[in-house]
Amino acid sequence: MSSPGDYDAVRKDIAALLHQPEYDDGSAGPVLVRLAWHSAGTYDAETDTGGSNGAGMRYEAEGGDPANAGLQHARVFLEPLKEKHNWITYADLWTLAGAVAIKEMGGPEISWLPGRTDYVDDSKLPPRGRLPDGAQGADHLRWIFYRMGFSDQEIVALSGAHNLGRCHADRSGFDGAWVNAPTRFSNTYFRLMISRSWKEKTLDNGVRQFVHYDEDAEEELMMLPTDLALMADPSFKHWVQVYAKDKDKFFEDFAKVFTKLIELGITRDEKGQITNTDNEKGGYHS
Ligand code: ZEM
Repeated sequence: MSSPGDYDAVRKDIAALLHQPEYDDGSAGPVLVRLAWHSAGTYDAETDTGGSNGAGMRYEAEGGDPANAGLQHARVFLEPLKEKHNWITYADLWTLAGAVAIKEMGGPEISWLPGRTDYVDDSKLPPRGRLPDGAQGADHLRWIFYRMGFSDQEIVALSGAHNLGRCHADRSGFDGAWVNAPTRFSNTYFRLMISRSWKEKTLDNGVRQFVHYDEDAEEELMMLPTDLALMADPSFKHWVQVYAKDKDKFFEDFAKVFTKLIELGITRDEKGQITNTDNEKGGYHS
């Protein structure tokens, strides 16, 4: 137990739980970043539905979306922290865990503000199908990310999160990691995208992805069709080239856009207090 509002205590415990020798590449970090992203990436600006506030993924309607397959691992990693710091909401814990994981894996400092509640307004539940499908192309990326209010540049910056982690055949159907050191935040994803030749491969399960055999790593690296779509579209490609050349610029832009992502659907007053949520009901499901 920590005193309510002691977010530094929670940050410390998140950092300490990242080391997971038995799990994937030895870190819980990548799947925690994905949890934060999927908790927020359901936002629709036009109807003001979805987003990280409410932590709807605890419930089957959202948690059982095939797009969220595998994220139970992230939620299970965090459960002991939720018990220890029982005053923090899931919605804050999930977004904070993503922010802390990025920093701990060598990425930029992500500015994060608390105040999300676990109150789910049933009329604001996002329908399934709002998260991107890796099998598609540039039009699909724009359709998904413009809905949240992101620009082409921001779409490319956000995609740089694929420096982290891997695809699991039993979760998404895709298989493998994008880079050789998938628990180290960097701009390698963009550099490899540009410098390697990517060959189409159909996996045994029928899923189509792109691969490059890297002799240094003795592991086949991968790209999703949506990743390589960034190279086929001139407006996206410009930013891929910028971020491949300039790591600092990538870190700076990524930090900004990740904060924007985890703030989608949240409005705050000048003190940073969230104004558009039913705080009276915070922590309870309707
Ligand atoms: Zn991902 N992502 N993502 N992504 N993602 C996967 C894994 C990870 C797309 C996608 O289809 C997939 C963003 C954007 C997009 C992470 C972070 C972010 C996987 C593999 C797929 C299929 C899942 C599996 O099998 O476990 C698509 C199409 C995207 C559109 C651009 C954004 C934005 C992210 C954060 C800012 C991360 C960290 C992973 C690795 C997860 C892990 O478990 O290792």
